[in-house]
Amino acid sequence: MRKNNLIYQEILKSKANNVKLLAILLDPDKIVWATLDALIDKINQSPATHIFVGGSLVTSARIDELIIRLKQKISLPIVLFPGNPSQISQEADGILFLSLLSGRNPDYLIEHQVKAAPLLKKTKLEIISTGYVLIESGSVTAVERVSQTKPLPRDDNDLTVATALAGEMLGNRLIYLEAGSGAQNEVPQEMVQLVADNLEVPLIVGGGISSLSAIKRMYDSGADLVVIGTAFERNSLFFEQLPEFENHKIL
Ligand code: 1GP
Repeated sequence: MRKNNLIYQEILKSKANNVKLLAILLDPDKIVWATLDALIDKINQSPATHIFVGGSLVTSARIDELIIRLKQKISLPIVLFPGNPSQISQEADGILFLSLLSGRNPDYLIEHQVKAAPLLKKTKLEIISTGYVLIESGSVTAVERVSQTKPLPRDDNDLTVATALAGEMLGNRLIYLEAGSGAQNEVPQEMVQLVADNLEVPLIVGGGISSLSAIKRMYDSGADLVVIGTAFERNSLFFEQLPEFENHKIL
């Protein structure tokens, strides 16, 4: 029996109570296995509420192993954030079932999803349909390269709002505004605000967010969940250096 929408229900509840959420994104290719236990300790000391696992182009065959190791010591929900169907692991709790709505490459709009559906049907993963919207961020990001799609212009709020709304109307239960991993510039604050104001479903924002003030800007603009990948990957002390995160005050 598939898990009962627990992850999504918690996200909805948090949104309703204005409790902000934070996901740490782990790319299996970038894990330093010798220091994984120390990384897990840092995650447990951080204000993270979710772990996302995935990347545009994961070549590591060790996704299962990574999630098993994480689950031994971390009680947060582990959600796949896959770049393609090869990144499905039934060890996780859920999966963002993504459709790259900003692009016009059918592989990332529906083809990968058709391939993944029968595999997912055999798992107990909680499947959370997510409209994924890539925004220009100053340079070409891995998502753009791998998906061979163009991001939406960072000054076109109308197009971004229309894309996010279409995603919601198509039945996506989350919208993810993405600048791309390691992005030079995060998604503009005004754009986050306009999208958040127009959506009913929860809004995830990620890409290039690397400071406490940037995280706060996103929350203040209406992001329900912020994703931190590169900043924590580059510096496992990232959250400790942000004093206001102590005791999870931001949440
Ligand atoms: C990438 O939104 C995530 O898909 C996180 O981005 O690595 O820049 O934090 P960063």
